[in-house]
Amino acid sequence: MAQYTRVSGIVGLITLQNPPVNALSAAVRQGIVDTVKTALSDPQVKSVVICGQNGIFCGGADIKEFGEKMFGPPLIPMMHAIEAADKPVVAAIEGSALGGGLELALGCHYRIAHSKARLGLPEVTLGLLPAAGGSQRLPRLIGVPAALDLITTGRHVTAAEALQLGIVDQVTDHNTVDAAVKFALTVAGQSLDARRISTRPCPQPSDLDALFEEAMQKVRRSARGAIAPVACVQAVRAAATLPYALGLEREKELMATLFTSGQARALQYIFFAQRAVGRWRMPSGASWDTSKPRPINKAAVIGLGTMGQGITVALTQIGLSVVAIETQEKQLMKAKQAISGMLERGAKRRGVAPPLDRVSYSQNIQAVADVDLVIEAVFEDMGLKMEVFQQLSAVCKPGTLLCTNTSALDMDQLASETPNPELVVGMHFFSPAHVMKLLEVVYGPRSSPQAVATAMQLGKKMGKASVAVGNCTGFVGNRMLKLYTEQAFFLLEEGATPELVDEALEEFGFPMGVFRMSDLAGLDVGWRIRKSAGLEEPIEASGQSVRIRNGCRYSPIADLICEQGRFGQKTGSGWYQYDAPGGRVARSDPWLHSFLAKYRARHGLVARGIDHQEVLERCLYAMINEGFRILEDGIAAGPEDIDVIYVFGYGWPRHRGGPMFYASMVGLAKVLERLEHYHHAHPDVPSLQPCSLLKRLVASGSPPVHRWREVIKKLHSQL
Ligand code: 3H9
Repeated sequence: MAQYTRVSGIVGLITLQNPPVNALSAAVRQGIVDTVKTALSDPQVKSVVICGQNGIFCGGADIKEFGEKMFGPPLIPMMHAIEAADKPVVAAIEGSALGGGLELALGCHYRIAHSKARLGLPEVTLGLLPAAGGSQRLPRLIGVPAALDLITTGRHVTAAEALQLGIVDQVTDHNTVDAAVKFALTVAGQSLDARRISTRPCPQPSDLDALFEEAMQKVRRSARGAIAPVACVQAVRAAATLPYALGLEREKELMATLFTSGQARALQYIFFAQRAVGRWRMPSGASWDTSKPRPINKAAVIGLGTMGQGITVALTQIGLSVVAIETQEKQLMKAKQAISGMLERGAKRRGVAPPLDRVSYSQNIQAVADVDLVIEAVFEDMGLKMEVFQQLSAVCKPGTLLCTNTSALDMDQLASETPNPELVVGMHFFSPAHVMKLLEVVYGPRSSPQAVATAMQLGKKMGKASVAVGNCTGFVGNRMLKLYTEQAFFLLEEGATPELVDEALEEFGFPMGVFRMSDLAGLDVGWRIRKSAGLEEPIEASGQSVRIRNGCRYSPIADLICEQGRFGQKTGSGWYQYDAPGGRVARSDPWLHSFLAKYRARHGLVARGIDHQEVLERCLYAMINEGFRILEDGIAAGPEDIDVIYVFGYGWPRHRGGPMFYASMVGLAKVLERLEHYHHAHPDVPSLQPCSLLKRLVASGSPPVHRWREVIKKLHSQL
């Protein structure tokens, strides 16, 4: 787990060996303790180099060991032994030095990094803080403001930035271990007094209190209830105000609180869930093992509205040649300008030339004849999409993958329009498509595993959390969202205001409540979908209430708002009012309140007091219940898929782990009991009726979320 050799006669070389990322498992820590001892006690050895095998220094503490009883040597004394050594110890950093990996390097006397290496203390993203002395050493090395930035955001820095900040002493383009050994030879025998970071005083910024006050306000604003960023600020404050030993005590105390918090469990669950969904598997058993993706060099995007523009940018940025098609000349010109702007800004951020010449624009669909993959992103209208798919089938070369960016329509129906339905998959991007991290890859009953593998691979290249899901109305994300929004509308009918509902959801951790979000996205989108589904038509004439559709409760409130031309921010009013069309600051709207009062009076509804707890239970449990139905139907392979979709695409607070993980934390029995309660109170809302998978999980003792797949498998095998 840590190999020891001697190189150049006098340098002891310690190589961490724990693939794939050389995480500091108990065995690796024991290996380091033993090999450091060997090197320091060998009179021939004058200096030591620590590196990692397979081009990666170290990915940090072994997250898989968290939650279990810790065995093996603890990290802090191990790092103290390295720092206290009377022979220089040099860290040779290739690949990544993250978390405990960087802390190990900070315990060394010198750090040499390869130019492609990335360094960081990302513990905060796992609900933790750098608790192997990192929160105390980094501010001593690079100063409080820079350390606060790295520790509270968890961002990774390049070797060049690490050199500039003073984290590393040298950057090399050549073999890092060779460079480190060479360096170790030159520093052998030199005094190490100034090289032991823990013995240095922490640089004191001029106004310490103001600096920490500002940092605390900043993290509280962005943390949305997450506690780790706050603890990170407190730990750095300890570094700046206390002697090292006391600061270390504070670091330990704060870590103990975080370590046992549900938030750390949720964040670590999401870390592994994100990786698990990348190993997709279709119900047929197809996966990476059985299906190789096709090479994609040239792609086309049809329809250059906001989504099409973002998709074009995302594809271009990963090096593809892209043909961007838009039939309307005015829109084409507008899109060309927008796409060029986005590519230029992106290139500027990365310090590279903008890849403008990789995009070609056309009004003619014939221009897609030689592409390997097409993504259709035209208006959300089945008739129009069917027409486009028919045209594509006639124009594209054989074997071209045909993808649709629909957010809810039946992609299998679109596949029927082509002679090769196996080449059709959904690629559901989220707006803005070049920024948002989520991609739902939707397979129909006839999509080939190779088509799915290709879309998943493309998603991975674009840096998206890509989740393979089955085909149904709204797929996973929007199918669940529909019930969340539906409950929000019902709550308005029963006495709530948009402000109350949004406040409850934002307090829970969503960046925006459902109504603020709907104003931002535009109310007309949902209205159009409801109209095409025939839901929006008032049917009082036929004797039925306008509040009933297909025998179930329906709220026409959103339709009535749209009829007033209130589409949200773009029209200057929606659920809130704005200073002008395009305004961003939502203000409470007396018109809306009076509209709600009149609406309730018209339908004989008596407003009652609704509290935050009811808002959360109604909106979230209805959505979670649908999540169980999705699992039951086999649309998502496991709870991790749903949780990744919600965290990466729908603003679900990451520190709450996604809706299904949250349900397991609340307790499935409680979720079941509350759903039964609400269904009893609202028997005309079938979505509140607890689904059988939830009941079955409760009956089998509410197993933890990682064991749900077994229950689902059993359920499916009995069907
Ligand atoms: C810490 O250090 C706490 C300390 O301050 C003090 C404690 C007292 N442990 O991401 P990939 C697995 S907290 C265990 O696909 P890449 C990962 O699950 C830690 N396993 O590869 C996956 O497994 P599988 C702070 C880990 O090349 C496989 O390795 N460190 C760990 O795209 C490949 O991972 C971090 O937060 C780990 N630490 O990216 C860094 N890391 O194949 C977390 C990875 O079974 N890691 N695995 O799915 C990363 O950010 C990325 O993995 C890394 C490589 C950039 C290193």
